Amino acid sequence: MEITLVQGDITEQRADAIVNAANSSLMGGGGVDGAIHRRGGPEILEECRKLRASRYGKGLRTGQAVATTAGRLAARWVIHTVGPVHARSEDRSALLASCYRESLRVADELGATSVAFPAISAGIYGWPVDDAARIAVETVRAAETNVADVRFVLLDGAAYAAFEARL
Ligand code: AR6
Repeated sequence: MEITLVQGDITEQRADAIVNAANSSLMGGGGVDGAIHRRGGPEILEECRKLRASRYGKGLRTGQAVATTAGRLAARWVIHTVGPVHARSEDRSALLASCYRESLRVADELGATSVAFPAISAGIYGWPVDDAARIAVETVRAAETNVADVRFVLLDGAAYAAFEARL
């Protein structure tokens, strides 16, 4: 597996799958989630609605992942995963690691070999970016997967530097 870093907007990536840092409602939000739905178009939300009406009536649990079409994005699929909200009172690292592992597992099921990840939980969900980068890199490196091209796409310089330090 080759791991590369890109500084920029994940919605501009060309990959088999783009991972969305979603919330359990799957109904969109701010950050990466907002950007993906804006640029990918209404088809993505339509499929998310269908998922809520079928398998995920109560929403997608934290640490889990599920795929939809990527709509107008330059990808075949969006893999939605729900990161944990950072908490000082409780160690939720295993849930954050699970997001990366489960996303790669879904990618394998789909046959996706190139996957672009954002820094899950490191925005609105408040995870300190150095620790988010550590968990992301360690988990992806340890994963048993057929995904050959993993890209971490970091919007800002600080996140990029944190991932660079961990790689
Ligand atoms: N491309 C790449 N990275 C981005 C982009 C982008 N277009 N936009 C933001 N980031 P966040 P979370 C970075 O907040 O912390 C939503 O409302 C951002 O700077 O997108 O997991 C969902 O619906 C940060 O480093 O995701 C949930 O409710 C990282 O992506 C909640 O936010 C993750 O920030 C999830 O929060």
